[in-house]
Parts: sequence; C-alpha cells; structure tokens
Amino acid sequence: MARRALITGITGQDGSYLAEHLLDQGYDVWGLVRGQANPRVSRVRRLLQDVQLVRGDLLDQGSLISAVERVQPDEVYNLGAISFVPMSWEQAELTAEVTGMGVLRMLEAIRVCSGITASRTPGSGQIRFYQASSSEMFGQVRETPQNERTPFHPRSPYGVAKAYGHFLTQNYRESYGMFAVSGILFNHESPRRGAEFVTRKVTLGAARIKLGLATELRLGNLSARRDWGYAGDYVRAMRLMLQAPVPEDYVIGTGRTQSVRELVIAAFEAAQLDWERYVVADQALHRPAEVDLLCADPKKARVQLGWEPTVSFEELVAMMVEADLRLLSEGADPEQDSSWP
Ligand code: NAP
Ligand code: F7E
Repeated sequence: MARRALITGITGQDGSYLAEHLLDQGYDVWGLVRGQANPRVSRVRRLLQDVQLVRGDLLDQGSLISAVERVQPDEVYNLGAISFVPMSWEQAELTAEVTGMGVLRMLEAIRVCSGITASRTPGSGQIRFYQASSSEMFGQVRETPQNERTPFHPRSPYGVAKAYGHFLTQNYRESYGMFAVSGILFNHESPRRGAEFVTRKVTLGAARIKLGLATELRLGNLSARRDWGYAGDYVRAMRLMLQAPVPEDYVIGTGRTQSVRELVIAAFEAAQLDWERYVVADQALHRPAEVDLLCADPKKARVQLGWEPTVSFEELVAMMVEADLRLLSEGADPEQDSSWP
C-alpha cells in the first residue's frame, strides 16, 4: 500500500516541491490548509491536482488532531510557519504561537492519535515526524561552517521560535520514543520563493528593470552572507531523513557562502544589467539584529543519507532570473496566486 504523508505548509514554497517529490515517489499526499478563503489554496489545487486537502491550523490543537485522525498518515512533515524573519519582530507573539507552539500542537496531535502515553522503545511510534528547523537558530554563529553540534544563538523571534520547536522535537523523541527528526535547513530558494525574501526580491527586481517596469531596487544589508541552495534539492533530504533507520537531526546546505552583494551581481549579470546603476542601499531595511554569516557543513547528510545538492548558486540565480523574466513578460503579477511556475 502507498505510504501516506501529511504536509503542513502545503501552500508555501517547500510544501509544493515536497508534495511533487512525494507524489513522484508513489505517496498519497495530503496537505493541511487553513483559513476560510485562502487564495493560495487555489494555487495548490491548480499545481498539485493529486494532493488531497484537509482543513486545519497550527494555532488550533483540535483541528490538528482531527486532521491526523482523518488522514491516518505514515509521515507528517511540519513545514507550516511564519517564516519571514522581519515579520517575527513585528508579530513576535504570533510567530511564537505558529512557528514555535505549532510544533508542540502537531507533536501532541500525533502522540494522542497514536495512543502514546509513556516512554517507548526509541523509534517505535507509528507516525514519523519531520520538523522544518532552520539555520537561523545558529544566528550569531559560534563556528564556521555550522554542523549538527554547533550551539544555537538565535537573533530574531523567528530563530528563537524555531529553536523551541527544534528542542521540543528532540524531547518528544527522547520522552516518547517517537520517530521525530529535525532538518536544520539553510536558505533554499526557487522560482516559487515568496517575493519578500531577498533572492526573489533581487531576481524580480532585476527582471522588472530589464523589462522597463522599474527603475531601481532598494535593499538592506548587502554584506550579510548566506548558504543558498535550491528548494527542489532540499525536499529530497526531508524524505530521506524519515526513511533512515534511526531518527536523527541533519544539517542541510551546500557548504558555500555568498553575500547579498554577490547575489545582486549574479542576478544583474544574468539579466545583462549593471547593478550599480540600479541598486539603492536603504538603512531602513536593515534588521534590529542581523545574522551576518551562515555556511553549512552538510557532511553528515552526505555520508548517512547520501544527500547532495545538484544545483549551484550560479545556476539557481540564473534559473530564478529567467523564470521571473518569463513571468513578467506574460503579464503575470508575482504577488498574486497566478505566479507559481
Ligand atoms: P513559506 O513559503 O513561507 O510557507 C509557509 C507555510 O506556512 C505556508 O504554507 C503557510 O500557509 C503556512 N502557515 C502559516 N501560518 C500557518 C498556520 N497558522 N497554520 C498552518 N499553516 C500555516 O515557507 P517555506 O520557505 O516553504 O519554508 C517551509 C518551512 O521551512 C517553514 O517552516 C520555514 O520556517 C522553514 N525553513 C525554510 C527555509 C528556507 O530557506 N525556505 C530554511 C529553513 C527552514 P498559508 O497559505 O495558510 O499562509
Ligand atoms: O534574508 C538580507 C537580510 O529574508 C537574507 C527564511 O526562509 O532563510 C530565510 O531567512 C539576508 C538577510 O532570508 C534585504 O538582512 C538585504 O541577512 O531572504 P531573507 P533569511 O532571513 O535568511 C532561513 C534559513 C529561514 O529559516 C527563514 O524562514 O538578506 N537582506 N536586503 C534582505 N532581506 C530581505 N528579505 N529583503 C531585503 O531587501
């Protein structure tokens, strides 16, 4: 019988790629969707016709229990979150509730539906659980590159909420023997990335300028460095973690780091533009506390899971610029639901 997966955050970037990957692998895929008239649900329905939808919200414990009871999943991927770091300062409590406490509610839904009441043999739980942890937990980094043993020093309410979810996932594994793992994923991007994140903001900005739709691009801290990979590669790692014989946490990244300035140069080069004529550095876009440098050491995932990224930074940026040029040339509005290639 096909394995059955439940994905929270199905309307987001990773949810879409993970759903496609799991469908390819022969899974029955269910997505948790929230809200009464969420416009992003129609995008999922159009792109992912074989995914079944179930209503629920990470803020609502009962809805998660009902969803798990209805779907009877073998695997749960908890990707739902408030994921835009600047928003986590503006709505810190909501971020704690969704991105942090949402993990507790999802784990509790699995625990209750599995009838787990006391400690069990490690890994004996029926439902395998993946938590979308983040390199933002490393924050002000203690060492470079960062691996599974690097201590956390989060720099935003988002990073703090993710650290809570991360430790809770470990705790449910240790307390109840649940097969619960965290993927500590570094930044990963794609043509489906939200327009507010810096890679997409830059590739859309370059495409708009190229097509005469804009005359400048305002950005914040150009010196921040990130380890950027391709989302399609990273969702493969999520599934592999849940197929491992033993539940463990893994760092997923490329092992390379680039600055926002290097990202801008690559994107404008791909659009055949001179970036210095168009990019405006805007102090107002700097964050209250910045994460200056992230760079993954993905050796454990390579050795134990056989996972490797396949798309380089340069290929990723070129792919995104090309997709945005096409999208805008077709007259699509990237801020609207029609914008998923
Ligand atoms: P994304 O595009 O921002 O998607 C976030 C998803 O969370 C959306 O589907 C959203 O659904 C859902 N969501 C928000 N509030 C919810 C709630 N109250 N209940 C249920 N669902 C809710 O994020 P992403 O880039 O795909 O990332 C997926 C996950 O990985 C997130 O947890 C993110 O924090 C984490 N992560 C991402 C990266 C990265 O570089 N992309 C790196 C490390 C970790 P609606 O349509 O209902 O708003
Ligand atoms: O910023 C700098 C900004 O918003 C990257 C999320 O998926 O990855 C993501 O978080 C860097 C920061 O991503 C602008 O200051 C400069 O240093 O694309 P971002 P993020 O904050 O790294 C992690 C792993 C997650 O888990 C998160 O969910 O770029 N930057 N100028 C800018 N950033 C933005 N957004 N906009 C600018 O204008």
